[in-house]
Amino acid sequence: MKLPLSHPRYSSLKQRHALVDGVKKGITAPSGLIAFGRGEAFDYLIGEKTTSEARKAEQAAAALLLLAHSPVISVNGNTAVLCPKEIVSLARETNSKIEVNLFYDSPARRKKTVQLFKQKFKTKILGEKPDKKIPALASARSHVCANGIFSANVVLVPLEDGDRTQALRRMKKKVIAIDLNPLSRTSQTANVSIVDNVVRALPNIAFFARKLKRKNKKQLVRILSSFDNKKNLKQAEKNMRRRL
Ligand code: PTJ
Repeated sequence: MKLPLSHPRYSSLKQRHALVDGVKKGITAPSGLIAFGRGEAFDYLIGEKTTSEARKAEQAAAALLLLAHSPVISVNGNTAVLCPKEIVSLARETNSKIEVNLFYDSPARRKKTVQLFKQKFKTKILGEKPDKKIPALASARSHVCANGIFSANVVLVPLEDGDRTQALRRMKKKVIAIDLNPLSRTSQTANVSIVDNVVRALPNIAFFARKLKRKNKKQLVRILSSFDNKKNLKQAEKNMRRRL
C-alpha cells in the first residue's frame, strides 16, 4: 500500500508497515508489533518529537560511546527493520560493533537479521553464532558473542526487556537504553536512558558523536558527569503526566 506523504501520521504508519514487512520476512518477532504499539502510545504522549530531556540523554550517550574502549550496539528484530541504516552510521561514527541479540531467539531469525546487514550495508555484524552466556539471565538474550557484548564495556540496547539491562549492569558494563517508556525496568536501570523513538534517537546520537569527536577526553568526561540520569528520567515522566 502506498502511503500518502501528507498523512498526519505518515512516519508512524511507515514504521508500522516496515515492522509488518519484517514479520513477513521472519526478521521481526510477531510480538514486536505489540511492543511497537506500546511505544507508539508513549510517543504520542511526548508529541512524537525529541524532547529536551531526550536530547540531553542523547548527547550523554554519544559522549559515553566515544569514551568507551569496546562499545557494542545491540540489534533486535524491531530495530533491524526500523532503522538499519541509522544503526550502521552510528556504529561507524562511534567505532562500535553491532551484534544481533534476540529475545525470541532462533538460529533462522539470527541468520536473516545478520544477512540483512551484510547484504544491504556490507558491514561486519556479530551474533549469528553466539558462544558465551550472560550469567544469571534466564532469557535467550543471554546468548552473546565473546568478542561482542560479552566483553564490551558499553552496550547500547534499544527496545529491551528489563532483565538483560540488570544483568549487564551486574557485569559492570555501562548501559545506554532507548525506550519510550520512562517507567520500564530498562529505563530505570540503565546508566543513560533515552526516552525517544529509536528512529529519532539513533540519528541524534550520531549527530552528537560527530560534534563531540572534536573534544578531548577530559571534555567528554565533563559532559558525561554533568548528566544526571535519574533527574532527567524523572523530568521526562513529569512532562508526560502533564500532557495527560
Ligand atoms: O526481536 P526480539 O526477539 O529481540 O524481540 C523484541 C521485542 C521488542 C519484541 C522484545 O524485546 C519485547 O518484548 O520488548 P518489550 O518488553 O515489549 O519492551 C519494549 C519496550 O520498547 C517498551 O517499553 C516499549 O514502550 C518500547 N518501544 C517500542 N517501540 C519503540 C520503543 N522505544 C523506542 N522506540 C520505539 N520505536
